[in-house]
Amino acid sequence: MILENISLSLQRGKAKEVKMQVQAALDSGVSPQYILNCGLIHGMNVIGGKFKNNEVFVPEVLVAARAMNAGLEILRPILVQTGIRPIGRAIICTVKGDLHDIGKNLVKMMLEGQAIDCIDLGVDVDSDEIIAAIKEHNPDLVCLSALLTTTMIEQKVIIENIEKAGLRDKVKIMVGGAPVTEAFAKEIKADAFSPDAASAAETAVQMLTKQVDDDV
Ligand code: B1M
Repeated sequence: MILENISLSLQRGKAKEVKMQVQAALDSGVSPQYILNCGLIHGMNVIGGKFKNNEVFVPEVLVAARAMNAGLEILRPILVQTGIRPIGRAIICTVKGDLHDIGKNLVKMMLEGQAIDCIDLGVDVDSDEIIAAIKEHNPDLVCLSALLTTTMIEQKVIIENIEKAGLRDKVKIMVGGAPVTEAFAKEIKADAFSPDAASAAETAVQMLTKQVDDDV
């Protein structure tokens, strides 16, 4: 019932209610993963379906997205608490032309939960900003999120420009987002693709620990 209420409040864009209900669910012992998948993501999927069928429009989706982010803020401290020394550093962003940040924020939280330091460049980020950030922060991993069929191609452009800048050997690159597939990731020469935030974190850990092993 409580998860259903979270999903419904999110669909109605009631950020304050979502926050309170997420907290109440945690207080009553529901696991954060369950709240995330069966409450928040469930609600966002319902909105996504309605958006596709023109039953709701951008303003409704936007308030639902704000409510989702409000709920995620309550879960964040629990999902990211590790207390372990960082195993690596990642730059993360949503690519140029794309403003969707919920998936990117989730991937970031899951990476942080695996003790990976994350530098979040935000949304609508182009190659130049990423190249500057690689030079400044010296990350092990670059994570590129794209939610639109029109912006996934920007992942290819970014990888090509990182190569042209002579930095391709210095970083692993992971791509993801709803329209992105394993085949597309291979085609654009990304090092990894992950379909969701939890497997993104697993894949990142595998890549970073392998890198450490290879360096030894
Ligand atoms: Co937009 N939107 N949207 N939207 N929106 C989609 C993506 C869409 C599928 C809706 C639809 O038609 N059914 C559609 C894209 C169609 C397409 O290209 N195939 C669409 C459209 C068309 C648009 C606009 C063009 C609408 C318009 O203006 N006419 C416009 C574009 C704006 C822009 O970006 N330039 C637009 C705008 C918006 C809002 C601003 C209103 C809002 C975003 C708010 C925000 O993010 N702060 C919004 C939203 C919320 C959605 C839907 C409803 C939900 C997206 C979401 O947050 N899902 C979405 C429909 C849908 O997905 N059902 C839709 C929840 C999130 C947890 O999932 O982001 O997929 P997701 O992330 C997952 C995985 O993909 C993966 O892990 C995450 C968690 O497991 N993942 C990675 C993501 N990044 C990863 C990176 C990785 C690995 C895994 O490694 C680096």
